[in-house]
Parts: sequence; structure tokens; C-alpha cells
Amino acid sequence: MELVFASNNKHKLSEISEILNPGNFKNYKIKSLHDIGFYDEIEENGTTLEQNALIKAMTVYKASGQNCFADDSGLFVNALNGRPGVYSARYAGKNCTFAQNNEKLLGELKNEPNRKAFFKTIVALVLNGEIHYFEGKIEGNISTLPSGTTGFGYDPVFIPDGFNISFAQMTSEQKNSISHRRRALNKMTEFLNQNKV
Ligand code: ITT
Repeated sequence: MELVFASNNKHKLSEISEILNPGNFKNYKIKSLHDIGFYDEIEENGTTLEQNALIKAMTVYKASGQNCFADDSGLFVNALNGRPGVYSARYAGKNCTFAQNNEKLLGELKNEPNRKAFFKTIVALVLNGEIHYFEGKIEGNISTLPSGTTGFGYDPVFIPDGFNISFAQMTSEQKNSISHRRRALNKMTEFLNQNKV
């Protein structure tokens, strides 16, 4: 059985591929939007991770007729009342870079002692027209300076609980073994295995 991953984020695609490797998920072949020739822009106009994940998965399901899943993720910072949250991608403005987002975040948290934050992923799976959601979350703290070069997005400023290095200072294997994305995908693979899809 094949599953399309509805994302234009190449970092996510590479993490998803590493997580769902043939060793632990050998019954499913993951296809990218490029693989199926889908190049339309999908407008993510939802106000929750669930809504945006479903918009992406359902749009591609309807266009391709293939079973499909999408990931919508965000960084939720306690001292900012959960911002940037669902708006994490464009926090510093339309077409902004990851570095600009991190700079804005550290600026907003300047002199703020409460550094607590969490990453959350919602995976929406559209399987034979039916919708299923899976959630993954990891708690941590926002550093005062960016560090590390692996990963993407807010990885250089996020230090997961129990560690003293950022996600961007970890190997991809290390991040992918504990991340929000891994936790959501574990639930999806458990569901698929249980239902013998
Ligand atoms: P798609 O919608 O095409 O999947 P996207 O980058 O727009 O790609 P999101 O809408 O889920 O994805 O945006 C989430 C943003 O949150 C993303 O651009 C990053 O800045 C950040 N983000 C998500 N997962 C992350 C992770 O594992 N590590 C660091 N930052 C992450």
C-alpha cells in the first residue's frame, strides 16, 4: 500500500522518510507530492493545526485519489500565550527565513525568564475517504541564542526537556527518535498496523 505525504517542506519529508523507514514500516511506500506530480499551492487558512493538516491531506486526496497524510506543526511558547503556534511558518512575515523567525522569537523573549515551550504536530490521515488524526508533542525550553546546524525551523533555539543541547545540535537520528513528529507518526503506524491496512 502507498501513502502520499502532502507537504512542500523538504525537511519534513526527509524526517518522515527516516522515521517511517522500511525497517519498521515495510508495508507502506511513502510518496512525495513531486512523485505524484502535484504542484498546486495549497492555502493553509485554518486556525488550528487540525484544520490545516486536514486541508493539506484532503486537497491532495481529492486531487490524486490516493490515500494521503499531512503534518501541520507549530512551536507554542508559554510566555507568548502559545504564539507563534499555528502561525509558526510565517511568524516573522510572509516568505521569511527560519533565521528571521528565530531572531524575532529570541527578541520577543529578551529578558523573559519563562522559556517554556512545546512543539506539537498533528498528522491528518485520509484513508479511503475517512479522516484520522494523530498528535505528537514534546516539551522543552527556548534558548537565549541559536545553536546547531542540523534540522530546520526553530530547531536551533529549542532544547527538549532532559537535554542540554538544541534539536539542531542533535543528529537527525537523535531528533527523530524523540520528536513531536515521531510521536505523532508512531500513533499513525500503530493505527495502520492494528487495522491491518
Ligand atoms: P507544509 O505545510 O508544506 O507541510 P510548512 O513548513 O508550511 O510545510 P507547517 O505549516 O506545519 O509546515 O509550518 C510549521 C513551521 O513550524 C515550519 O515552517 C517550521 O518553521 C516550524 N516547525 C515545524 N516542525 C518543526 C521542527 O520539527 N523543528 C523546527 N521547526 C519546526
